[in-house]
Amino acid sequence: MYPQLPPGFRFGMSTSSHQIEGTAGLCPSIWDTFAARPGTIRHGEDARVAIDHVHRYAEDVAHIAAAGTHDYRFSFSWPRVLSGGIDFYDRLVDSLLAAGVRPVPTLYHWDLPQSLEDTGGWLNRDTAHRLADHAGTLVTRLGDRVRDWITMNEMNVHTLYGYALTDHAPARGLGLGALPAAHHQLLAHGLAVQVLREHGAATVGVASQHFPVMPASDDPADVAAAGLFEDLTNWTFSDPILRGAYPNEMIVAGIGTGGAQLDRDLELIRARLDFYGVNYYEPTMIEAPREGKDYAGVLEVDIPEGMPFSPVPVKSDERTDFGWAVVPSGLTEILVTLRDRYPDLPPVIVTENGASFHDAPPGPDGRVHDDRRISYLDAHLRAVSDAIKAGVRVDGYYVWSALDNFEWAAGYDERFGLVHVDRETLNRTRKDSWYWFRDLIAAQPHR
Ligand code: IFM
Repeated sequence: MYPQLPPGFRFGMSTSSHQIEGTAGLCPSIWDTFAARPGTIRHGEDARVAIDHVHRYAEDVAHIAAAGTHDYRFSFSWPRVLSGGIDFYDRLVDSLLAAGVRPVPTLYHWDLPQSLEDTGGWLNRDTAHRLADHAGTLVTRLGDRVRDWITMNEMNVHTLYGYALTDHAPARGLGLGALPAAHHQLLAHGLAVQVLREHGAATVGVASQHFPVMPASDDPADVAAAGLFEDLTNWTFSDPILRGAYPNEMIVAGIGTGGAQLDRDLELIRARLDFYGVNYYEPTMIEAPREGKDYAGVLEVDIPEGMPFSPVPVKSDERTDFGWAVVPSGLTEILVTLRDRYPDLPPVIVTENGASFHDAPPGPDGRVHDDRRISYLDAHLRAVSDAIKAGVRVDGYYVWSALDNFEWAAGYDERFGLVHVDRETLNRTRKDSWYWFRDLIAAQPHR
C-alpha cells in the first residue's frame, strides 16, 4: 500500500527560519524590507509573526517527532544570530535530540541581513566571507550536537527571483547582471564547507532546486532556448559544485570573476560533499520567444521580454492550488540526469518536495482532509523509488513542509504543511497527510 524505500532510508520534514519563526525584534532582513514595500507580498502580508515558531517550537517539535520523522531540516535566521538570539537554536536542537529527531540545519535560506544588503548583498564578494563567519559561529556553538549540515538553499531561485527579477527580495531586477550573485553564493558555499569540516562536521551537503527543462518542440531554436535556460537555472549552480566548472563561456563571462581568482574559487566550490540535496517541484517547458505571443502567468514569475527563452505551460492532468504542474516522473528524470551528468555525484537526499493546496480548516470532526497532498507525496515517493531502481543512490526524502507557513511573495494562502496552522489563532492541527506520513514511515522495512 505504501511506497517502500530501502532499509535505512531517512524520512524528514523541512522548514526555513523566515517562513516560520517570526522576525519581530530582530535586525531586519532583506525580506522584512521587501515586505514593507507596498505591492510586493500577496495581501500585503509579512513574516513579523509568521507562525510564531520561535515561541511554539516545543509544540512543533512534538508534531514532527510524533510522526516518527528521522530528520528535521530547518534553517538559521542570520538576523537572529546577529541579534544575539542564537540561544533559540540551542533550545531547538536540544528539543529535537531529546525527541529522537536528527537536526539537519541549513546555514542560509534567503533571509540576508539588510545590513549586508546595504553593502552590496550577494553582489559583493565579501558577503561570502561573512557567510563563512556565520558558519563558524554556528558550528562552534552547536557542533557538539549537530552532526549534519546544509550550507545554502536554492541559490538558483534566490539569484533568479531576487537578483535577476524583482519577485523576491532584494528585488534587484538585473537580468543577466545577477550572475555575480550566483558566483558569490557558490563561493560562500565552498567557504562554509571548509569551515564546517575544520570544526569536525560529520556530513556536509547543499540544497539545490533542480527540474527537467524540456524544449517545446524539436525546432533547433526551441532546443537552444531550453538548453540556455537549463544552463542558467540548473547547471550554473551544480556544475561548479559537482564538476568544478561553469556550464558555458557566456556564464563565465557574466559572473565577473576570472583568471586565477576563478580557479581558486572553483577549487573551493568543488569541495567534496557527503550528500547532495535536491529540491524538486515541477518541470519547465521552454521555447524560443514567438513575436507577439503573451507568456505572462505561465510560471510563478514572469521572464521579462527580450530574454532569449519563454515558458510554455507543461501539460499535466493535475495542478496544485499554486498552479504548479504535478509531474512525479520529473523527479525520477532529474535524479537520473544528475547521476548521468556527474560521475562523482554524492548520495542524494531529496531535501524538499511537496505541494500547496488550499486546505479547508479543521471540520466538525477536527480533521483536515488533504487527500490531494497525500496522493502527491505518494506519487513522488514512488518516483524516488523508481530512481533508486534505475541505480541512483537516494538516501532520504524530506517533505516541504512540516507546517503551513509564509510562502514568500505568495504570503500565507499557499499551504504546504503536513500540519495546518490557523491564521488567526495559530493553532496547529495535524492534517490527514501527517497521519499518512506517520503510517508510511512505520510501514517501511526494518532499519
Ligand atoms: O517555500 C519554498 C522554500 O522556501 C524553498 N523551496 C520551495 C518552497 C516552495 O515554494
